[in-house]
Amino acid sequence: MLARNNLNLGSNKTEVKISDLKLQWKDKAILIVGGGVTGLSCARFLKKHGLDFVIVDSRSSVISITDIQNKFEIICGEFQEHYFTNADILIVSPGISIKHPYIQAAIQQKKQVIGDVALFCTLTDAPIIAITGSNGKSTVTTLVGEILNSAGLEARVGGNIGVPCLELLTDNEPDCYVLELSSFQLETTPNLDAYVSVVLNLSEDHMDRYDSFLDYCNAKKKIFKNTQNIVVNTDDQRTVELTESININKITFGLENKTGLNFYLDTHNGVEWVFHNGKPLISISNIKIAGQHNKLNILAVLSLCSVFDIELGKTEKVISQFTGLEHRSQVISTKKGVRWVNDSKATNIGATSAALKGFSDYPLYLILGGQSKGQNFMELVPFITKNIKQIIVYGEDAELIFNTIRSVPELSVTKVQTLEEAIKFIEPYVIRGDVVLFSPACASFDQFDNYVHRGQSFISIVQDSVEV
Ligand code: UMA
Ligand code: ADP
Repeated sequence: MLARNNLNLGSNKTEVKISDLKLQWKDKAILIVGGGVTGLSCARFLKKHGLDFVIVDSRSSVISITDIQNKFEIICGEFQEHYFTNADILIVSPGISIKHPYIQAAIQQKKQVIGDVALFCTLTDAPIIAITGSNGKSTVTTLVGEILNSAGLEARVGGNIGVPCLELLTDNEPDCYVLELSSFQLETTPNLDAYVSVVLNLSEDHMDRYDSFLDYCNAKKKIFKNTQNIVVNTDDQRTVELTESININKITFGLENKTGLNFYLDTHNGVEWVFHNGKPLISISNIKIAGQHNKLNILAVLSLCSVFDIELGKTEKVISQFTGLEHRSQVISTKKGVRWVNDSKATNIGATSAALKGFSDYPLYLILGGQSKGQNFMELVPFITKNIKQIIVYGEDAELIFNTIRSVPELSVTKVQTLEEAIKFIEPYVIRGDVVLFSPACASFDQFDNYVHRGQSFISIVQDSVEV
């Protein structure tokens, strides 16, 4: 267990490491690949420390980005080879595949090809809590951060959750970093060396970027390289398999078979509690976030926090106040006794399956659609149970999804173009007691900027068009 006196309280090792980096990189040609949130965080960091760089982005229009202190010119348009051949170091954004031929050529030539997380890791010695998985990352990352901070540690939270890691760096190290990491970020981070790490669960996602599911799982597995402790979800056989060959301290959690687990649920005084090594810790009645998947998320959170020297019993207050993040299975309207649920963050089948399990006792309309990212929608079929009155599919891959799921006997499936049409289609049919679940199982980029924009659109269409 990591005690407080072993933490990096107030050290300035980062300053020393930045000086070393500046010496190593001062004569190098640095190429930032991708001018999004990540690329700009790298640009701000390099500029602050007097290092030159070029940013390329395959967007078509030429743009210049100005933030409060900086103006960055970004070379836009189809990537040109000479920028890559001229570079000594490539910092690649997560949205750009390292399978790109110019990036592959740089790797062959033994050039340094890294992501922002790898750069960040060279600059800190503070313990890293690393969280990945197909679903639940943001929920778990947020709660771990809140619990550690409320226990008096300084835990900085970032990564795929939205705040690029480099933005977390200051002259003083915090006690620890809590990082949400995507498979894309893990591909370009050979030096994570986390203090504790977890793959929460594994189900198909980003299959448009990986050759196979195994390829995707192997990207996730990189989180365990040189980690000191592993948290394992024993309900998910695929994550168990990933960790089987690794012989280090393991903290286990699960709902299914409690035997030998560190964190699990059991009955205490007639009600369900979270147990830790045989002792009741927190009553489930105090947990506000609904669904079996969120019970697993809470167990994962406690498992991760257990490697720190904090009183786990005292986590109850933070957990009981947590009502969930926006756009994750949130009831946004109960007009006329119909529950409209915004689960826009469900960008894959695993997340939509969890939502369907949570609502399996309710008469339900399901809205699905967007970009299907190469997923096989047959995987959703076992979760399409008798309570579903109708499924409405919309968006770029509506036809593909429609053709897959309409084979389900006695299921009514309708295809429309847009989310608004889907809502308007359902509206005349819904009656008191029904649930309308918007859990798209797809990426949003065909019709929206991102899942937040998509969720906000759902909320405003429902508020504007559904009669009270
Ligand atoms: N770009 C190209 N060529 C390409 C693809 C993208 O030039 O082939 C450019 C785009 O034009 C854009 C830039 O790259 O200007 C975008 O970079 P990016 O896609 O790497 O995204 P960022 O804005 O840097 O945001 C990334 C993560 N995005 C992705 O991984 C796709 C954000 O996660 C993350 O919050 C942010 O870094 C900070 O760490 C988002 C995400 O969707 C939320 N993640 C995926 C997920 O959760 O499923 C992995
Ligand atoms: P991520 O950051 O991995 O996308 P989030 O916590 O943002 O995870 O949740 C994304 C979606 O996945 C939401 O629809 C949410 O309801 C669902 N979800 C959350 N936790 C789990 C889990 N453990 N298993 C399956 N689905 C989950």
